Amino acid sequence: MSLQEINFDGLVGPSHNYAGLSLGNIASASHKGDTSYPKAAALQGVAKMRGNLERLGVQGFLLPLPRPNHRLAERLAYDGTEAPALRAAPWSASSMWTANAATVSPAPDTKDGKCHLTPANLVTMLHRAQEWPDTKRMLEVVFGDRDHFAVHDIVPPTFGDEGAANHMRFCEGHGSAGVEVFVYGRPGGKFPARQHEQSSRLVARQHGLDPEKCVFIEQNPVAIDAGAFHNDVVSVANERVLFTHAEAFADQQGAYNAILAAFPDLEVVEVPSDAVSLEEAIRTYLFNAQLVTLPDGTMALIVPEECRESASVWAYCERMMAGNGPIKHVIPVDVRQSMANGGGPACLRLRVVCDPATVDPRFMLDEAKADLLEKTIAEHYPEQIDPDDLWTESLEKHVVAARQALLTALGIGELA
Ligand code: SUG
Repeated sequence: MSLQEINFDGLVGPSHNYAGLSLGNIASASHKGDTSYPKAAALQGVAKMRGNLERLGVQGFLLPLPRPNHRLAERLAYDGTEAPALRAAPWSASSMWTANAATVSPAPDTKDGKCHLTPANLVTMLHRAQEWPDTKRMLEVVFGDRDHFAVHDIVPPTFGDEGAANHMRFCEGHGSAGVEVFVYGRPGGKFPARQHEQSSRLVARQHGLDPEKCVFIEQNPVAIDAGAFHNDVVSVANERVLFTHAEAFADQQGAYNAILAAFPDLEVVEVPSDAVSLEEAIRTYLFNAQLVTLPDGTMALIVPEECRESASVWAYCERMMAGNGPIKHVIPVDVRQSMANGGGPACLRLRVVCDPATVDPRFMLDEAKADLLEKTIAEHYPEQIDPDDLWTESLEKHVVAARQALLTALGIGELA
C-alpha cells in the first residue's frame, strides 16, 4: 500500500459564467456580468493539471456537475419577478472548485484506518448548496472502494461547511499520521462566515480523528471582511510547513502555538503585512497556491500568474526563493478564467492522500487522457457565455451535450 497525495482538480464545466453570485468574494462580485470563456477556462485547467502530472507524477480529476440544474430551477418557482441571481444559480459551474467538494481525512489519521470524506454542504450560497448531492454521488464512484474509503453524509445544513478550503494537515510525510487543523469563521461581520465551528468539530468526530491530533482555529474576521471567504485564500499547508499571511487568524500567535502543541515540527513561513498587504494577498491569491513536495524533496508553490504581475508579491516570492526557507520554487500558472470568479490554483483541487491503485482509474489523469480531455473540450465546449445567454435553448443544448461528450469519452455513463 503506497500512500500518496493526489490532487483531484475540478474540470471546469461548460456553463462557466460570471453571474456575481458569491457575496464576500470580491473577484466574483467585480466580474459580474462579464463574458466568460468556458472552453478557454477548461483548457487552462487541463494545462495546470498537465504541469502537475509532470511535476508530481500523479494527478486526478473530478467532473463538472449537470447544468442547468432543473431540480433547483423548479424549486425556485420562477414567475419573472425573481432576482437575476436566482435565475443564474442553476447554471453555476462552481463545482470546479473542488477544494469545496469535501473534507478529507487520510487513512493514517483515522480510527478505522480508512480515508474518510465528508461532502461539503455549502449551505451559505444557494448556487453552491445545490452541489452536494451530485458531488456525493461522484465521490461514491471515484472512492467507491469500501475497504479503503468512507464517504459520509453532509453536515446537517444548519451548520455551514465548505470542505477542505478550511482544513489543513500537518505531517512528516503524506503517508504518516498527521495533525488536522480546522479553521472556522464567526458570524457578525460584513460578509458571511461560511465555515462554522460546529461543522468542523462534527467532521472531525465523524472521521474518527484523535482529539489530541485536531486543532480548531478561528479565522481573522478582518480577513473575512477583506474578502478571504475561505481560509485557503490566506494560508496553505504542506507536510510540516504553514505558509500564511500574518493576518490570517483571529489570534495569530495563538494559532501557531495551538498547532505547535499538537505538531512540534511545524515550520511557519509568515508573510508580513508590510511585505504584502492583506488586500494584495487577496487580489493576487498568493496563498491560494498549491504547496507541493517535488520528487527531489524541495517544496514548490504553484501560484496564479497574477502574483508575478504584482510588484510587492513577486518581490516577496523572489526573496523567498533566494532565502533559506523550505519553499524553493514559485511557479506561476494561468487560471485567469477561474480567478475572475475567485478561484485560484488551490480552489481548483481536492487533496486526497491514498493509494492511487484504490481510486477508480477513470478519474486518474495520464498524458493520453489529458489529450482526450483537451480534444473533447475543444470540440464540444461553448466558446463564450454572456449572462443574457442563460436559459436560452441553444446554450442549454450546447452545455448538456458538452458534459455528455466528456462522460462518453471517459466511459463514465453512470454519472449522466
Ligand atoms: O464559492 N466562486 C467560488 C470560489 C470558490 C473558491 N474556493 C476556495 N477558496 N477554495 C465561491 O465563492 C463564483 C460564482 C459566481 O459568482 O457566479 C463562485 O462561486
